[in-house]
Amino acid sequence: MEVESGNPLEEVASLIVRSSCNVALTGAGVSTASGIPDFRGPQGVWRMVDPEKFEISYFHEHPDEVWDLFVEFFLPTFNAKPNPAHYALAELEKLGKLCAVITQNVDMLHQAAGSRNVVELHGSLKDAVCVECGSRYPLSEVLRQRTRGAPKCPKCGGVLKPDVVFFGEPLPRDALREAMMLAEMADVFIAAGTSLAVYPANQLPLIAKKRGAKLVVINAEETYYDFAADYVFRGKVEEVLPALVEKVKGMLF
Ligand code: CNA
Repeated sequence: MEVESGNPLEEVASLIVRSSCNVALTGAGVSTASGIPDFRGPQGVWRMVDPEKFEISYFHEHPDEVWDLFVEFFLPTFNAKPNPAHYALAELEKLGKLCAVITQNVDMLHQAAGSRNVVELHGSLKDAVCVECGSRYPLSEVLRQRTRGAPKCPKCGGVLKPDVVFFGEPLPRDALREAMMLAEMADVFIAAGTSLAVYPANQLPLIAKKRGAKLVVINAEETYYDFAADYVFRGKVEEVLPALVEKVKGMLF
């Protein structure tokens, strides 16, 4: 296989083609082209809301306020459609060149685009869960019946919480274990559309790198771990990822 020297996208495509386990870690930047705001980007939610309001302790003290905020910012998520970045990762998996997508996103758009092996590190918007008795309900149904404030559990009257990980909450144990295993196995680890500000997800690229993976960062702005990357693409994921997958296809067929 001929690789044009000095063309980083070709070089990464070639690494992907030659590797047996490539892994992607995605963040909110992968879904901004689907109309869902990120947290820390120029149009991010943090420009309008104090991040402390998404701390679990704040939720327990002010569930009505947090539900109102949650609905304001995350309701568009329910009508969102995958964009070319999601489809590119799904295609890479179909080509046998992506073991898994580890995502910090809660919007379920990777699955909607056709990705099968998706590890959701921060939960998802599928369900709401009772903080008292642990009963689960489809979040879309809970939102349909909700008027204002925090909805209550029909079984025990406890407050319901969207089944997403708030700041200060532990990550789902199985998802974290699987993500760590994937990071250790990866030959190429792609961090896309994430500022890499949030712990412990932001340790995964470093774990991968320590185990010998090539680290590729694709993000519109500087990330916390650009310094550790072998390749940094400063651009829109919905453009860079499809271009990368086209190059991979060109090398495979
Ligand atoms: P973040 O810290 O908001 O970082 C997002 C990064 O993406 C920023 O550096 C942006 O510059 C960059 N970015 C935005 N749009 C694009 C684009 N089109 N192309 C390339 N880069 C872009 O978000 P992280 O995911 O790093 O932080 C983790 C948080 C955000 C997790 O807890 C998520 O649950 C949470 N979150 C998820 C969603 C979602 O599910 N879609 C939305 C908002 C926040």
